[in-house]
Amino acid sequence: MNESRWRGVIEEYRSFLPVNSHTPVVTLNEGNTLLLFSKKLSQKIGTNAEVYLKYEGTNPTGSFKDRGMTLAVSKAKEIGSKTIICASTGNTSAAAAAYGARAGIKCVVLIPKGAIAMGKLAQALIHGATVLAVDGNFDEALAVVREIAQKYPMTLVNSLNPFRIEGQKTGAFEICDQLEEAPDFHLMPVGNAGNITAYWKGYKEYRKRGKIESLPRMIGFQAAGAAPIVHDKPIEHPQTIATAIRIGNPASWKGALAARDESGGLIDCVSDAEIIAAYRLVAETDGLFVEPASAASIAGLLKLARKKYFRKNLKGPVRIVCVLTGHGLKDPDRAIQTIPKPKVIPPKMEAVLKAIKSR
Ligand code: AN7
Repeated sequence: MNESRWRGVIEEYRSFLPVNSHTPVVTLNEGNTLLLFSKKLSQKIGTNAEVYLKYEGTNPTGSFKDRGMTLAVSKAKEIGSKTIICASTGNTSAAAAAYGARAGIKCVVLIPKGAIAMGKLAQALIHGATVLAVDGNFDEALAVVREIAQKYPMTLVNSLNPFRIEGQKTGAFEICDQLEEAPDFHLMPVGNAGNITAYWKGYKEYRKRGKIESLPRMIGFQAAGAAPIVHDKPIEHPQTIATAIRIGNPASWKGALAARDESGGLIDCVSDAEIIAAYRLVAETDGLFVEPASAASIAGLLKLARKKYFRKNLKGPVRIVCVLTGHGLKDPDRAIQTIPKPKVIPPKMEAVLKAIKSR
């Protein structure tokens, strides 16, 4: 076996993680995702800006959730847990189902009925999880699984499980390794707020160990119809086309505030229209197909650029990382609803040429 190949985030960052020689590592060799320089977005933001896209869609289940799930499931297996359980807007359940399958642990997932993307539902089903559609939203489903995990021997693998955050922080390590320093600004979508909490923890630990000298400003974006942190109050009926972040009462609310305030960053919101515009832009100009929630990072980048936010902070070249949390193939319906359907033509050369011209 080639020893230089990537072994997944637990082995690659073992000294930063709560594992020991007895921990059975359950991995799909997650992590090592692309950090792509975007020339077009950099030019759009202005002089001296360098925009990088951390594309988490290249994780094995197609989202950032694999980083935390490898550790949560490994630790569940270590204590002999027979069942893992979570509530999910889709990506957590896809990851839990896949890692559960690999570990040989039963997986139960609760999803808000009719409100998760098709690809994510398909993943949970095909990996053999017990999938229950709750007649309610994500926040209600999370309340139920919390109660069950307190009373019954099932391991909760939502980001309330601290091992999820521990594994997830490896995203920050990778960005620093790839850039050879921390970025100046770190932009990401915020839903349940586990990811922003984890990234901030990761950056701080990397600095403590002398791997980086500075820390980024942490900047999070919620969807306008699901922006409890921005409005400073829970939203009872959150609404957004970005179903992944349709969350009205984030579990890691405090972690998000700490990341924002300790780093001198901010948490803002973007409208569904801005999300869709950014979703199309990054696909059309950078060749990256992301899911709508992920496009909130790009929508936010453009919003702040319009307000000259980055310019104001400009002392030298400004390095901005936008995390693109999930793959666009998770939610094919959204792409098809957004772009006009293909024109139907007869199988004739003339018809093709005519159709191309009229475009
Ligand atoms: C693509 O899967 O909450 O702020 O249950 O799937 O850490 O919640 C997903 C969240 C961003 C927000 N982007 O991250 C779930 C779930 C995508 C996501 C978020 C999610 P957090």
